[in-house]
Amino acid sequence: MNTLKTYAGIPREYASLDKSKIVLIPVPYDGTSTWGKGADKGPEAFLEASENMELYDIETDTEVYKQGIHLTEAITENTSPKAMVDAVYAFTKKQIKRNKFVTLFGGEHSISIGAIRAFNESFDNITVLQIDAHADLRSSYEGTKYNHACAMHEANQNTNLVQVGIRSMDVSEKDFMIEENVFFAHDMASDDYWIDNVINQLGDNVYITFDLDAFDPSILPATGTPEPGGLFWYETLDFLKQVFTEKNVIGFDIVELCPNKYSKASDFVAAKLYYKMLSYKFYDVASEPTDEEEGGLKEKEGTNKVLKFQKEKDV
Ligand SMILES: [Mn+2]
Repeated sequence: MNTLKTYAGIPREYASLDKSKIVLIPVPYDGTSTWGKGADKGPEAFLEASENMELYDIETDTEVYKQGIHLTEAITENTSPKAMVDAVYAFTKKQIKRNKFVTLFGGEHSISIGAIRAFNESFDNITVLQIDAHADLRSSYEGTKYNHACAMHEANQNTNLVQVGIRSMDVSEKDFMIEENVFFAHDMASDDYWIDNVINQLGDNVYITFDLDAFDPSILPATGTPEPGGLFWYETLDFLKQVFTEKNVIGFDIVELCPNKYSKASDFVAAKLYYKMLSYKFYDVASEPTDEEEGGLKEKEGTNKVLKFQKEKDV
């Protein structure tokens, strides 16, 4: 990956680590996927689509990139699933400590294990909001607990895990499920209040892990294990908007883009989803007109409200 490029080709003044509120970590890892290979190509396709996307968001009337988005070097550790998870954990934690709003783009879903571990150590009482077609609760699969089929097992034990859009699982995973925290796709299809019901299960500090196969394959076919009956675009945005408005979203990842050379539409869905999530997160600050008038980015205040490290410093 070309380290000289910036996210979406934004001007350098909005891309330096120092001045950026947002950090984007690409993790092009595809070590354990079982069917469609190619999630390692996800970050590149996502970044390419991002470069060809408008950076003004009509809905929020903001240009969130002006908050600063720093694209880090990709995490390429792939000697073993565990080594990859450890590398993601260490690097994510480092960025959180810098008080950045940390985002990751995969890669297959196992990259989330290290990220969630870092967030869980850095914030109090986190909820992991998993938007996904698959339960991913197996304790181990094909000889490792860091397989993508196990991506949520650790989060289920150590955090408040809320699963949304689920429509594929093994019967053994039922043992691990917390019934009131699981929103099956077939129930959501006939429940006008599923968004409110999900929000009710979330704590204040929410980390979102968005597996792109949660989307219906008709709008996002380019993923490793597509499943019919998924989420559509506007209901997803309505849902996310509500989560970002009502909760303190502390970070997020987007995973499992498996680019298809015949159709680039999925890459653009992923690119737009990422930008929408940032636009919702920074809506309050990004809609203030002052930044540019004052000649560039202002001194950055803390991005997240309840970082443990800040509290330790206060003591
Ligand atoms: Mn999945």
